[in-house]
Amino acid sequence: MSIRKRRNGGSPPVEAVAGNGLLDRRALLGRGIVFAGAMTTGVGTSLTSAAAEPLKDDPWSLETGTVTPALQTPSHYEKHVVGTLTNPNNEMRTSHARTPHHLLNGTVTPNSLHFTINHSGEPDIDPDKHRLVIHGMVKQPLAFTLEALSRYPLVTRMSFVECSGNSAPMFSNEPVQATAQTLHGLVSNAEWTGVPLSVLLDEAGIDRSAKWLVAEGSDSLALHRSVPVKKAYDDALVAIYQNGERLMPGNGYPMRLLLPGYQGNMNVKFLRRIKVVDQPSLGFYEARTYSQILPDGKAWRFHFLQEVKSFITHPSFGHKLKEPGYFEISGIAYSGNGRIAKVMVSADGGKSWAEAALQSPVHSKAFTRFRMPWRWDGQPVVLQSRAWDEGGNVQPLRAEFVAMRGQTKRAVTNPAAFPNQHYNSLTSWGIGSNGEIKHVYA
Ligand SMILES: Nc1nc2c(c(=O)[nH]1)N[C@H]1C(S)=C(S)[C@@H](COP(=O)(O)O)O[C@H]1N2
Ligand SMILES: [Mo]
Repeated sequence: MSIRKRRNGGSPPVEAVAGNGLLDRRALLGRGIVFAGAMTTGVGTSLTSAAAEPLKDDPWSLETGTVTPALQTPSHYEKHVVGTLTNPNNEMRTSHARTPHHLLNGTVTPNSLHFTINHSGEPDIDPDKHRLVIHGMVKQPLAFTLEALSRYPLVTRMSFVECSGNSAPMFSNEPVQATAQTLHGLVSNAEWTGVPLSVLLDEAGIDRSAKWLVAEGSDSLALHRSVPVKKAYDDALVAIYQNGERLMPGNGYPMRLLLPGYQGNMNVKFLRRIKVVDQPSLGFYEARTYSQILPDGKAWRFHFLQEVKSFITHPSFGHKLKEPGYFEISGIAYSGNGRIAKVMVSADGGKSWAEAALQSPVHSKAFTRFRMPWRWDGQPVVLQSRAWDEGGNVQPLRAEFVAMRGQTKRAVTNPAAFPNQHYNSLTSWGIGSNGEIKHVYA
């Protein structure tokens, strides 16, 4: 289907380009004709209903609404759109809240729904008393207040943060029947604003022979991680705003380290100290946890990068397709290596693939939404997505991934083992002829 034909108002590209009804992604670029064509030439009904009846005046149209609040919260009709907690009864241990990807769209995670992992609770930090100290192998140790940092030249960028333990349920032998929130809810994406860490290190006069930084949080656990100096000079920020407002308490208020594309755990929240050193600290979270244990029992010493990954959020487990017809398949893709270059989608469990449309702008080390027009004929299908990044890295197929990294339930039987890290293979949603969606391994 040529562009010229569509410009001339010719028939839209609604013929399938891959198995089980995947349509040409260019159908999404056209005006209404293309979309309407996709619906009327398919089986099933149209998405619109004929406006035979005049519009009624509903009660909310007949009287003045409520007074505008100073701080908005979502409509009470959206009460179900919340993070899921690992310790809903306030048990005192690591607390997680997962992002409901299957209920969101676009690329920005609202601050109230950004995932959080706090290993020793959310500290209640007074921003006027909080200090960030840079010391160690520097000419002049320095202390920064939030107010001082706010006066530095600031940088704004999009970045995802992903816990390397995200998607750990995908290491099971049998697919866990759960939503994208349960499976992949430990990744979120925000627009962060902060001071480049390189500016602060330069001001302190970093010793050029220093290779490592140890970043420490001011929570009671003093979570700390070693970061290569090279990363600090690449794109690290001390972030002080999240999607335009101050950081959320669960995401590091009043300041956090942001290391775009690196393991979530290294993005130290409540940041209070950066020590410039010549070797890594081999602290608890880098020596014991957040490293993938390989099938032969060995572990990689450092595994900083969150690799290229994607998953379909719509439709997915927890949704139901009411009837055959036109649907948009969409999801998120991201890579710690840089920009997403391409996402392929399959509706027949990987036998045939079609290229999805990428929502622009495509930011480096940030969520990219992909979309694929699809006409479901009511037969069973298996939906999958597979992403490539600009470095040529591709999401491994599941068989490849299991061969490389192993498939184990150790995290379930022995939580202390922490073996299930860095899952970046495919996610498959099986849709039955009744429209019900299951998580499957294909
Ligand atoms: N000080 C401190 N920093 C921390 C943590 C913590 O518990 N304390 N959790 C880490 C972990 S395990 C992850 S995955 C990320 C999560 O960032 P988020 O809670 O903002 O999503 O923060 C990291 N930084
Ligand atoms: Mo994490």
